Amino acid sequence: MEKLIITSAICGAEVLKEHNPAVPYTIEECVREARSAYNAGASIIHLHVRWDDGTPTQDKERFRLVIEAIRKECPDVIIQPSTGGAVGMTDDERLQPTELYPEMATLDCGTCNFGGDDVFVNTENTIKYFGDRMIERGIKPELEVFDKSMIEMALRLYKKGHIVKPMHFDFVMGVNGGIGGDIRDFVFMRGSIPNDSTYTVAGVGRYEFPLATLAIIDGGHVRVGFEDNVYLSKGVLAKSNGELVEKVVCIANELGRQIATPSEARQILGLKPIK
Ligand code: KMH
Ligand code: ZN
Repeated sequence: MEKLIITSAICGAEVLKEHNPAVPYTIEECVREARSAYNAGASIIHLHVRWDDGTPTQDKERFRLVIEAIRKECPDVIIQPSTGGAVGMTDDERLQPTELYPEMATLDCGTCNFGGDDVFVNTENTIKYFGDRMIERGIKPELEVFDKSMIEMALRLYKKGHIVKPMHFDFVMGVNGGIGGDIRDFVFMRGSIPNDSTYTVAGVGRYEFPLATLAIIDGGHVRVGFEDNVYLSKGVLAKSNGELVEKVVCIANELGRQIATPSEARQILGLKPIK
């Protein structure tokens, strides 16, 4: 079985210090959280950035500063900026980090409710536009799918040339408005992608570790982090993103699955090696 790629979603756009005081806002805090995840075994950092007061932003210069600062501490880690940003941002605002030519970036494959009254809007034209920019800029998309219908969308846009193979999906499961996080939901999503694609699963809240365990057994990959869940176990806040990664490493060790280094993750995902 392929080695396990662990992604750490260290920050997100919605989670706040009120939920867990270790949620990073400043550049220094982002570096601290990325370093803890990397040292624990994460090979990909899924990155949102904030202004120092916690407001989410897709500002290109803020991304540049955070990426440069993380690079100094985690030289070979794969940095995967979000193009989802936060609910309500415009397409061009969201696309800014792709102007920095990262190796990967997220590509959200459909519209869904996003808790309460929020709607995360990704029309077909938006997805085509984002897919085309990523092809032009040589960026591998992580196809974020919050429901089965979004897999259908990705496959349709692949046929139309807006996404290229090999495809890498991220099943984000358990968002209020998306698919749930039970075993049958996982089996449904996993069985709906082409055989020549790879996937990561990001379980939200209490679904994080059960879904991680299923993906470890199945040969998939795993995302954990404050964006999705702030608890190490029921009622116990994680002290860092690194603690969440450590828990995945422990489960993988118990189940006999080895952890991929960033260079091995690049190989698995078909990214160019770094010099
Ligand atoms: N913040 C969510 C509305 C992504 O990173 O691409 C969208 C999101 C997805 O987090
Ligand atoms: Zn995200």
